[in-house]
Amino acid sequence: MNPNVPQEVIDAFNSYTPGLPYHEAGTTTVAVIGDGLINNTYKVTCELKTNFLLQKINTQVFKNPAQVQHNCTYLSTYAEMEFTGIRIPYIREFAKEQSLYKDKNGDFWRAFEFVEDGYSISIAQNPQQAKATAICFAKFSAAFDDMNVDQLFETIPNFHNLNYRYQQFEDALQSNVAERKAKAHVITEDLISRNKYKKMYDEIANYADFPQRVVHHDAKISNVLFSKKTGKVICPVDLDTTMPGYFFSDPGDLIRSMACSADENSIDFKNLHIRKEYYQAITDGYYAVMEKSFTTAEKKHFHCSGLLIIYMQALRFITDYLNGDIYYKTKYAEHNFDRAMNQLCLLKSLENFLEKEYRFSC
Ligand code: GN1
Ligand code: MG
Repeated sequence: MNPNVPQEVIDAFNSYTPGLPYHEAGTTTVAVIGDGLINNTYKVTCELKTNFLLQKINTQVFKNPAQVQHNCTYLSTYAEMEFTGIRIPYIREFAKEQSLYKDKNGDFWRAFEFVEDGYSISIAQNPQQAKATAICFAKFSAAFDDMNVDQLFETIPNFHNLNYRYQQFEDALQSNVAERKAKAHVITEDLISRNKYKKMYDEIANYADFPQRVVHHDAKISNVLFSKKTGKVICPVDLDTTMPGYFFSDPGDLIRSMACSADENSIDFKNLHIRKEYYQAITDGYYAVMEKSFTTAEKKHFHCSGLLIIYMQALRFITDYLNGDIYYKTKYAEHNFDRAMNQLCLLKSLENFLEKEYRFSC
């Protein structure tokens, strides 16, 4: 048994099946899966019951797990009841209408159906896969076009609020971190000189033609399940940050994570660049689905998406570096510095790319 998962948690999620009498799960095994920076995720294999995906919610990040679970449940129910045509993995309950389990250490757990046909990819292997991923996230948002977004909690307040992220960055610069601040200077100066992106965000947040939508807020290829049978996209996963947000978040994260020539952990900074065919595949795919929903202002600013999100991610990584690595899991001392440098290089590449290919700048 994996020591990180208490037996009481496994037993709880194996104790109940809606509509069926209790039966034993038999031998269970637990394996760590996924590469998320926030929650811990496991596959639980059961001899006599269906397997499931188990997650311990990181309550440092998600301060109110009940709200996270409310959003997931609300979205799943809406997706099914309103015949939206999109699929979301079923939530596994441990008692009637109870799906958020608090163990005796005070940790929060929840479980989902394990989609046996599904597999995830961490890096898009071709533009077609990138396009399919973009379409999946666009269909996800579009499916909730008629839903009142106020039904969802803000599971991480100000999550993609660039103004707030900039403030956190400034606060970190003010705090007493002399050594790291000196090292970070090459990055922080460049980010400060680009604060036009913060101003752009302020316009978006203050102008009614940029409505709040249902936004996934972690749109990347590893948050999509592909089918082993068909190779096609089955559904998006990891809905913890799905909450009201603006048009740019999901296409921005898709560009950030898939149009780049190497991922956010690469330190081959010189060679980092935006790949044209991927950028086009992502933006074409996303836009084609959302065109009918987007306002004129959103359409006009669509290509700001990648710029805003990559800028925000660079701010978030360097802020965490300045704060002494308190948010993101890191593997070595300079990890957050390197990630911030990576994002800054990617941002510069995207700025040049958009100028050249689209004559576009924010
Ligand atoms: C975090 O844990 P993961 O990888 O799904 C973060 C995202 C960042 C991402 C950067 C709740 O997501 O916003 O873009 O790391 N999620 C949270 O890799 O902060
Ligand atoms: Mg995530």
